[in-house]
Amino acid sequence: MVIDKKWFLDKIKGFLSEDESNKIKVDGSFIFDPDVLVGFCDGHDSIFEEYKEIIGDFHLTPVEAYTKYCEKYKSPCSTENLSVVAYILPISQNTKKENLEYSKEMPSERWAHTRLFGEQANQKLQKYLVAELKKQEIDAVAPMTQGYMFRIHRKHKKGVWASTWSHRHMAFAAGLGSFGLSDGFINEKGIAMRCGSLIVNYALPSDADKRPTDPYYYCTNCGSCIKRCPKGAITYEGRHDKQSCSEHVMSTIPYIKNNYQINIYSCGLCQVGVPCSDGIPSAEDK
Ligand code: B12
Ligand code: SF4
Ligand code: SF4
Repeated sequence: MVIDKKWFLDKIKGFLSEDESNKIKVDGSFIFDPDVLVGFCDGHDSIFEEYKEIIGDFHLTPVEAYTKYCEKYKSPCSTENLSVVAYILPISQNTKKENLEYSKEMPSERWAHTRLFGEQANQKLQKYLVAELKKQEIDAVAPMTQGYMFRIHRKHKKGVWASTWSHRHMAFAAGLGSFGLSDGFINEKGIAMRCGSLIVNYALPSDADKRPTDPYYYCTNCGSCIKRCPKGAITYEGRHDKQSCSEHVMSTIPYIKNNYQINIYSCGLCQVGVPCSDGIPSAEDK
């Protein structure tokens, strides 16, 4: 069995097309469009050390995360062939449309469901890929699904809100796109997406050659996301104010509970109705 890009694309498409977790409870349609993106990066790429400077020293390199996993399960640990696999799960067009038309302050029902049940599907997908790789006798771990290594730091030396394993930074390393002014990750399927990543003990051909040097390369600085944010959390000067954003995002909990009967926060208004919603924006969108 060859484990390559096609293998991952087929497995993810199959999962999203068949697994009940990818059906939105509102009407049974897909939460994520199965037409996904996948990228690879060598687990020893120097960018993972750079992330310790950019994000914080708590952000794990693939070698550190995989070693923690081996120690936890007392399994033999060889790290020479580690690769990172990152993927983009595009949010369905119906959900994007609804979140754009619903309100200028509160998320729509489908968007809130995507935050809660879509993230459950995303983590189930990460575990499914690990299990499918193990069937091929390839070891793998999805750090965000491992409670002993995944943490979110609300405050840390360099600022606020950063985790020990950032999926978007993995997607950047794997050449899938770049960050935007809003902090969202711009890619061929659009900024309105959720993403995931795992570490695989198998040498996969790196896509690092597709990675731009500028972390904001695909953002046109059009400023549309500035106008879409109800909290004023995005500005040209301060870029994305995570603390202000998080305050608005958390303030949606009672609204979502009362109106959609689910216990979750969400927003994402800066990811719909903007030139990067459905793909990489063109310079004319400025
Ligand atoms: C903590 C967290 C939050 C925090 C902080 C967000 C943030 N910007 O970090 C809060 C609560 C505010 C938040 C809000 C939201 N979140 Co959130 N969140 C996370 C979580 C759990 C960890 C993120 C993390 O560790 N960030 C680390 C910090 C350092 O990242 P950063 O500040 O964005 O990084 C900047 C710097 O690195 C800088 N930079 C400077 N120099 C350099 C140099 C280089 C080389 C590079 C690469 C970068 C770089 O560029 C980056 C962008 O500005 C991830 C899940 C995960 N495990 O990844 C989801 C995640 C980021 N959230 C997600 C989403 C969808 C949301 C919301 C839309 C809420 C919702 N679901 O409705 C909003 C959107 C906020 C926004 N505008 O981006 C998605 C993002 C998908 C996307 N489309 O981009 C993620 C990836 C979850 C997922 N599984 O898909 N979230
Ligand atoms: S809306 Fe415009 S400025 Fe904002 S992230 Fe997208 S391309 Fe960049
Ligand atoms: S997620 Fe909401 S509050 Fe945060 S930056 Fe985007 S629009 Fe603003």
